[in-house]
Amino acid sequence: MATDVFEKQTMLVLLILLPLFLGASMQRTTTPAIRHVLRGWFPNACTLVICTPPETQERHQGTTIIGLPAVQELRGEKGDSNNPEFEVLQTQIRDLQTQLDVLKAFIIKTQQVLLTPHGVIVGEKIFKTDGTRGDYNAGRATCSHMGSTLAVPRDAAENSAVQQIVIWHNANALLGINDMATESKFEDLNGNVIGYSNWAPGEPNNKGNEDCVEMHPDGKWHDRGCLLEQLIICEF
Ligand code: MAN
Ligand code: CA
Repeated sequence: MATDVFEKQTMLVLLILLPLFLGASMQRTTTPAIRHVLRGWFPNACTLVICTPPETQERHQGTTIIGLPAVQELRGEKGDSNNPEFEVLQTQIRDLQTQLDVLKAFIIKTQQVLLTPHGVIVGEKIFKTDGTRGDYNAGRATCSHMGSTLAVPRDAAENSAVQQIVIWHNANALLGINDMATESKFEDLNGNVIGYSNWAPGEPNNKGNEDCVEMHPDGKWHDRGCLLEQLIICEF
């Protein structure tokens, strides 16, 4: 019985001392700013955890820059655009967009100047020649030395890009396509059957055994002998 009373008294003392102990240990381990928040029974415990507004970032994906408040936040709950900070940001974004457009146009112009008449950019591909001529094996070696491969137009846009170089040089160009393995089965340099072609009427005719392919200034393809020397165009 006496032990029971003693145990109850001990529990009571512990319950009274526990908050005091917790408060003291927080005082030691936290910064003054956090201590301010922790004072008493941690009334704002949630503010310790929420550092950024993830909900806002999800809602405005693509417009929120990490570390900066979301545009919606600056604007205010009711879409109030009178917030001066928001107005300043809007102006800055507009100015940056204008500068970006000018820069893009300049880069495109610079590329044109640097590449003409030897190369063209199409999508993520660049077709380029160093102006030399050679047969199929020489063409492969030349492109390989430049860390590239003989040109293989994969669609109409790429074909037009190669055609542009062919027109500039006024010479038929060698493509990285052949039917050496199986007659009439034209493959790229990886041995894959080509999915796009732009044969001239009557081609491929394999006249006298023609296993290689060249492009003429009209953009059309002809099968030709692999020992003929043509303009070498590579793709990067
Ligand atoms: C033309 C075209 C070619 C063909 C040669 C052969 O130039 O038809 O494709 O192979 O003649 O001389
Ligand atoms: Ca032919």
